[in-house]
Amino acid sequence: MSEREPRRGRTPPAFADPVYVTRPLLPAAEAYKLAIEGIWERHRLTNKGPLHDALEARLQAYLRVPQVSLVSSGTMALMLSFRALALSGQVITTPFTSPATINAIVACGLTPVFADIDSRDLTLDPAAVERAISSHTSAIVGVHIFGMPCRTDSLRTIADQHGLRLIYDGAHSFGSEVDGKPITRFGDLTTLSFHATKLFNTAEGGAIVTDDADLKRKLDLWKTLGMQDEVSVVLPGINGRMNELEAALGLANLDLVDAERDARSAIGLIYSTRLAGIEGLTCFETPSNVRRSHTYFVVRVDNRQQTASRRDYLYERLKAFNVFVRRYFYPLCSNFPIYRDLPSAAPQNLPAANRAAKEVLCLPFFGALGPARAHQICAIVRHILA
Ligand code: T4K
Repeated sequence: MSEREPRRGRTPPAFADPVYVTRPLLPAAEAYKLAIEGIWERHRLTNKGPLHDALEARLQAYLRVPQVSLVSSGTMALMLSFRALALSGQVITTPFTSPATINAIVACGLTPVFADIDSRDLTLDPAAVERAISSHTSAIVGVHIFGMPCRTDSLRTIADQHGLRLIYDGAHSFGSEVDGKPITRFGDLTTLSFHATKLFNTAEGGAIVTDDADLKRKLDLWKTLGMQDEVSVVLPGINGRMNELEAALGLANLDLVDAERDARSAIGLIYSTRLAGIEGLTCFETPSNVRRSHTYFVVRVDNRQQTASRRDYLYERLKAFNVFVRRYFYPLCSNFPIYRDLPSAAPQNLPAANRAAKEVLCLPFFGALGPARAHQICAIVRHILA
C-alpha cells in the first residue's frame, strides 16, 4: 500500500469504540427469554420441535413462498440441495462469492466450473455460463450477490435448453423481490443463510425455499439422516437440523426485521447521498424494480488510475478511525490455492470477477449504527480519499 499525502481540512474524529461491518439483530433479552420459556416445559431441544415448525410456517408467510425447510446453516442449505437434486459432475458458478458456495460444491464431490460475472451487477454473466457448459455439467449455481438478483430469465432459458438444474444461493437476499415477486421463487430452489451477520439471523441457521412440495419432503429427509421412522433409513442423509434455541431467536427476530430493514434503508440513503461525487468511488445501486434486502452496503473504489490499490488504502486507513470494513469477496475464490489450478480459474477467464474482488468494499451497515455515525463514516471516507 502506498502512503499518501496528509489530507487538507479538518480530520474527522475517530470513533471511541470499534464500528464493525455489521452487528447482529437481537431481540431484547426479555423477549428472547419469553420465546424460549416453553422449551423448559417441553424438554424438546431439537429434531423438528414446535418452534422449528412455527418458524417454518411464519417464514413461509413472510417470504410469500409455498415451501420452506429450515436447516443449520447456509452452507448446509447448499449441500443438502445438491444432494437432494442428485447433482453430478460439474457445476457452473461464480467465483465472486463466499467460499461457502464453492466449498459446498466440492464437499458434495462435485467440480466447480467458474464463469465470469457481469461487472454491472456482479452476478453470473449468462454468456459466460453458456460457454462453460460441457457434457459433464449438471447444474448452474447463481448467487444473488449482496442481494442483487441474478439474470433469472436468461439463466432459466440456458438451464432449460441444456437440461440443467438451476439453484440460487440467496444467502444475501432475505426478503428481496423482483417486480414484486419474491426472489426465492426463481430456479429449482433458493438457499438462505440466517448467520449472525445476515439481515435476519438465528445465530447460525439457514433455509431452503422451493415451490416443489416433493422436493421439500426429500430435503426434510436429507436433513434428518434420511430416517423415515425409527427403523428405516431411505437415503444417505446428514444432520442439517435447526434446533429450538435458534428457532426461538428467529421467531423473536422476525418481529424486528421490518424495522431493521427501514433503519438500514435510511442509513443507505445517507451513504449514497453523502458519498456521491467522491472521485473513483461509486455506490452499488439496485435497479428500481428490485426491493433490496439491505444485507450489505457496497461501494466500489476504482483502482485503474493508481499503481497501488485505493480500495485497500481506504480499508487500512479506516482502521485508524476505529472503522472495520470488509473486502467481500477478496481474495476471489478462484485464486485460493485450493482452487486456482482448476482450468476455469485462470484470471484471463474471469476478468470482471478479478476486478470486482479488488474494488469492492462493504461499509458498516446495521440499524443500530444510526444516522449520526453514518454521517461520520461518510466524513471519514471523504477525508481519506480527498
Ligand atoms: N453463500 C454466501 C454467498 C455467503 O456469503 C455465505 C456466508 C454462505 C453462502 C454460507 O452461509 P453460512 O453457512 O455462514 O450460514 C461472514 C459469515 O460467517 C458468513 O455467514 C457470510 N457468508 C460471510 C460473507 O461473512 P466473516 O468472516 O465476515 O464473519 P466475521 O466473524 O468476521 O463477522 C464480520 C463482523 O460482524 C465482525 O467483524 C463483527 C460482526 N459480528 C460477527 C459475528 C459473527 C458481530 O458483531 N457478532 C457476531 O456474532 O463471515
